[in-house]
Amino acid sequence: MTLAHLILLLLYLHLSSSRSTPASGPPQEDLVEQKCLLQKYTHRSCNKVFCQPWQRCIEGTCLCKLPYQCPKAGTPVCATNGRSYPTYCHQKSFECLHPEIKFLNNGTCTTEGKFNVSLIYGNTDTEGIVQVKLVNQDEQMFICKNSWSMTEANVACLDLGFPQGVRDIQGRFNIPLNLRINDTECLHVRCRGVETSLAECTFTRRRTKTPHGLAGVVCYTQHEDFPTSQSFQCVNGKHIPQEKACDGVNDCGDQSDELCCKGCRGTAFLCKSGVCIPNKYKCNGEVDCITGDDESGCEEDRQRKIHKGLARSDQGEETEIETEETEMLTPDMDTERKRIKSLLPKLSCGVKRNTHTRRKRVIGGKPAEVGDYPWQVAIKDGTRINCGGIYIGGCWILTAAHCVRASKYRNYQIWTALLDWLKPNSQLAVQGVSRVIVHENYNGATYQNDIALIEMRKPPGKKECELPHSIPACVPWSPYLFQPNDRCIISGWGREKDNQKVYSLRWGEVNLIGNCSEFYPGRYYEKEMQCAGTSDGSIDACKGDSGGPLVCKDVNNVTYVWGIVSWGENCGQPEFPGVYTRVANYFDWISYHVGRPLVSQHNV
Ligand code: 4AZ
Repeated sequence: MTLAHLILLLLYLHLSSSRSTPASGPPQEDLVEQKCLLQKYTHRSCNKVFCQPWQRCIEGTCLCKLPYQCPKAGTPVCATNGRSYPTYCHQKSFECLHPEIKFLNNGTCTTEGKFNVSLIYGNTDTEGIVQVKLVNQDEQMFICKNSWSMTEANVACLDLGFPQGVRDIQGRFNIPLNLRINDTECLHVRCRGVETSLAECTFTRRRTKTPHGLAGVVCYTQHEDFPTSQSFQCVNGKHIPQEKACDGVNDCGDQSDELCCKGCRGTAFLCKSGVCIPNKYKCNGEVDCITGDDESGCEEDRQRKIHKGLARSDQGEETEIETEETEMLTPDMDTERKRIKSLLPKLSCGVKRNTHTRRKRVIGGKPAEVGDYPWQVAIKDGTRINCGGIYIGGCWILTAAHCVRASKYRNYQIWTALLDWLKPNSQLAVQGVSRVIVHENYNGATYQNDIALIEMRKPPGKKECELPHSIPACVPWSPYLFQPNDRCIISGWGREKDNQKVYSLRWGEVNLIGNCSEFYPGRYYEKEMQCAGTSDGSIDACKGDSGGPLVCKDVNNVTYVWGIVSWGENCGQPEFPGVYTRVANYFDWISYHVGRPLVSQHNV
C-alpha cells in the first residue's frame, strides 16, 4: 500500500466513523442557529418572545412596567411583604422592581399563613425531595413525581434562591426507610414556567389509588459545573447537554436554549421565528410564537384529533385519566395572567375592511382597486408624484429618506386613497405636511438608513388626522416576524420595465430574498436592508415606487410594512433584486418619533 492509499484509507475510516455517531436524524448542533446565539436572547428578549403583561418592550428587552400601567380590573392579591395589591398585575409589576417581594395568595392579606418550599433528604442543600407548605394548610406536603417537570423544577429552584434554575429532576435522595410516606396523598402542581415562586403555580389534590413517587430536584450551582465540548452554554452561564437545546423544554431556565432553532427535537413545535415551544402550547388558546403560528389552523387540528380519536384534555396534552375528583388547593394564576393580557390596549392596524368584488389580472404587476392598499399613499412634491409612502397610523407616513428633505416640508402633499392620478376617484383625499423627519444617519451615497417620517397637518381645530379611506399598516417590532422566501406585496405608481409612465396604482407579489450580498457585494447591509423579487425578475419596484410599501401578511392575515422601496440596480433583472429598507430594524426609531402607543401592538 502506498502512502497515498494509507491516507485515503484513514480518511475513509475517519469519515465513516464520524458519520455513524448520531443515532438518527441530522447532527444535533444543526438544529441551533449559531449566528443567532451571538445575540444572547433570553425569555426577556422581545424580538423572540412576548413580554409578560406587567412588562413592556424597550429596545429589545422586556422591562418592568410601573404598577399604574396595569389594567385596573381584577381581584386583590397578597404578597410576601404582607401587603395587598389591587390586582395580580400590580403585584407582579411591583415584584419586577423589588424581586424579593413575591406572590403569596389571592385576596387581601391576613397575618397568618405563609408559603414555604424546602428540600429534604438530599446530600447537599442544593438538592432533595420537594416539600411545600401551602398558605392555608398547616402541614408540610410532598409533590407527586408524575406532575413534576423541568418547568415546575425551574420555578422551585428560582424560588429557593438558585437563579440558574434546575440541573436535574432525577437524583439519589436518602428517604429514610422507616418513613412510609403515603404517596397517594401527594400534591399535583402545574406551572407555566414564567412564575418566580411556586406559590403562583396551581396545586391540586387528586384522590387516586395509585402511588405516585415523590418529586425531587437538584438545583444548579456554578461550582458543580463541568462544561464539555458537548455542552450548550446558556446565556445565564449554565451548561446543559447539547441534545437538550431546541427540544421545547426550558432547560436553561432563561429559555436561551430554545430561542435560536432551525428545527426542534421530538414533538416540540417550531415557531416561524425560530423558537421551540412544547407541543402542548400549540392550539392552547394563547399565542406563544410572536409569529402567531402556534394558534393558527387550530380548527383543522382539533378536527383531525377528534377524527383520530385522540381528543385530549383542555391543556392540550395527555393527562392521566382522572377517575376521582380533583380538589383545587390554590387559585389559578395562569388563567388570571391570560385575563390580564386580554385587557391590555389593542392596536388596530393591518386589517382591511371586506369590500371585495372582482379582480382584473395583468402580467408584471396588476392594477389595484379601491380599498386594496389602504396604507398606500402618494407623495406629491410640487407638481410631481415621484414617491410613495405608507400610512402607519395617527398623522404619520413612512417613506424613504431619499424621497424627501426636512426643509422642504411645505412643498409636499400626501394623497391618500388614490388609484389613478389622471382620473381621481371619489375617495381621494389630500393632506398638507407639518413636519418631515429624516433618519439622522441616512447616507445618500450608500442608501443606508433610507427612512423618513412625514407628519400630516391636522384639520383646523382637530386633534387627530381624519382619513376615512385609509387604514394603517402595522409596524413590525421584531426582525423575526418574516423570513426569506415569505411572499410579500409591493405596490406603487412607478415605471414599467420599458420605462413607460404609470398613472394607476399597480401591485405585484415578490419573495423575500436572503443572502443578498451575493447580488450586491459590499453594498448590501443585512441588518438595515432587505432584498425581494421573483426568480425571473418579472415583478419589481422601479423608479417612482421609492418610499412605497413592501408589505407582508402574518398567519392571521395582519399586514405589516416589512420594507420601504429604496434602491436597486435597474429594474426587473433577476440578478439585481430590489432593495428595501428593513423597517423592523427601525421600530425603536419610529416609536420614539410617533409615540409608543401608536405602533406597539404587543409588549406595550
Ligand atoms: C428608483 O430609481 C428605483 N428595482 C427604485 C427601485 C428599484 C430601482 C430603482 C428596484 O427609485
